[in-house]
Amino acid sequence: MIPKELKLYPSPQALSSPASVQQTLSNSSALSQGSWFKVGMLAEGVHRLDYEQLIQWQVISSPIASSQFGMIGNGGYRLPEDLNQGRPMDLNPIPLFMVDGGDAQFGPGDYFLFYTHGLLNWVWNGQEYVHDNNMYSDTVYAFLSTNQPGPRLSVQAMPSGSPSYVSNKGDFFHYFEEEKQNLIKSGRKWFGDVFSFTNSYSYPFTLGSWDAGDSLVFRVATAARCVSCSSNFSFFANGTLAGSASLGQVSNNYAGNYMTENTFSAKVPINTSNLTIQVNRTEPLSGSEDQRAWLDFVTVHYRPNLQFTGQPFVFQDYLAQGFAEYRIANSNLPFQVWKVDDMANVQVLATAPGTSFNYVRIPNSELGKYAVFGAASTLPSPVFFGSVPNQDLHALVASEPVPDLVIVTHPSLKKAAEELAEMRQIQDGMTVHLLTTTQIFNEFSSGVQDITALRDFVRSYFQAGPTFRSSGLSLLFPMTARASSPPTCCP
Ligand SMILES: [Ca+2]
Ligand SMILES: [Ca+2]
Repeated sequence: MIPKELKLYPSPQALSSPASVQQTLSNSSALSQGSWFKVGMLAEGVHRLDYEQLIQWQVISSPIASSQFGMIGNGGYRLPEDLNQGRPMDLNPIPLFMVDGGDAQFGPGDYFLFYTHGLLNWVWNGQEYVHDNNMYSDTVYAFLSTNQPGPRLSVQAMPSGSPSYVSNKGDFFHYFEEEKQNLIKSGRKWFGDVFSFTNSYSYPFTLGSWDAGDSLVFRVATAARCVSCSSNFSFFANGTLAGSASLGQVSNNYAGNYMTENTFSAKVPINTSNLTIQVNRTEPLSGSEDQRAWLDFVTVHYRPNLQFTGQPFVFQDYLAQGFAEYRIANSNLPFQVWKVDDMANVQVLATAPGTSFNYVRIPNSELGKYAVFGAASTLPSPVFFGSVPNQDLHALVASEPVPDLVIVTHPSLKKAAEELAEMRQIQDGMTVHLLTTTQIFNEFSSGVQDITALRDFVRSYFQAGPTFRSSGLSLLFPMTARASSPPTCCP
């Protein structure tokens, strides 16, 4: 099978680096040498890898020097589609917290800890938290090496001076989003519950420890298709009306908008640990496709008291300023606090006991994010995804001769793509670069399937040298693979 050919001729101007972002692609990939293994994590947080696990995976066969381990990866946040926003130029080192008994040998009973971001990113926009979910993947990846040493973490000293900001609260989130309906088969935007024969849905959440006077912010995103009518929603928090929204009409014109979207947001007081958000639509029940609505997501941002009860958690704090102290209540359970907003520069904070809490202090606390955890046995272990052959697309894009044709294929279609590449090379005398999506994701999106990585990879040809800009570019994507299995062939 020869994949259908799609030729794109992007304008060099459109793909060149905008002046506002001065980012230089690294000359070679961190994956270009050494032996690497891919591991996957399902959520953000501190993870544990122990000796016995690495033996079982056959990553090592006997004790080795602890200093030999290295890990790289950028977490699971979606790459920015906007070229004006910066992005990792290569896989960054992930620092490891080594627990090897102090003998510098990684043997039975030893383990190390590391932190990665998840797929869900909560961003404070100056007014409220908005989330960005990496809809292309359900797993975050990192690459582990046994012969490419990387940085280590150690507990920092308690900073001197007195804090100007003291808090026993932090930002926590709830998130409900189901990706069940794709309205115009655009692939990108998905919705959950349908308002047609049902006009009311309830979404329950648990809030944890709260004080009198505390409040929460909930956001509900909906979409409605109402031809020559408007769609009206009411939003309730624990039975109390918090507000309403009216979504305007759409026309039946095939070129018009299919639907109207709205994101409702409200701040309401907390008076119980159980929260139910109810979303009601006021239109008559109807099976008509021209009069229905959908839920996109519900999010809740609240600030409970910081409390360690044995289970790991992560918190943020949009109120933090300058030299901060966080007080975390505990029941004599020891815990560690890591500052984790910058994955490549994680800090292990010193903790000290207070009267009914332990505290940490941070000199520059703005928009900080913290992972709190106790016994290593409570931390999740990654999943093993096998060894990764060395690859260096960063060097390839800068190499001579400049290719006439770049073919990007899913690994399952590689054989057909190779036939095509060979034909182009022999019959047309073309220089061809043939890459798999897996290779590109490994180097450009930390192993996570993210369509922006494919665009960024192609863009890197233009970033690599001016010679390429004048030569034009043919791209070939296996479009036929989209409708067949495996369904995730193309993101
Ligand atoms: Ca040891
Ligand atoms: Ca959605």
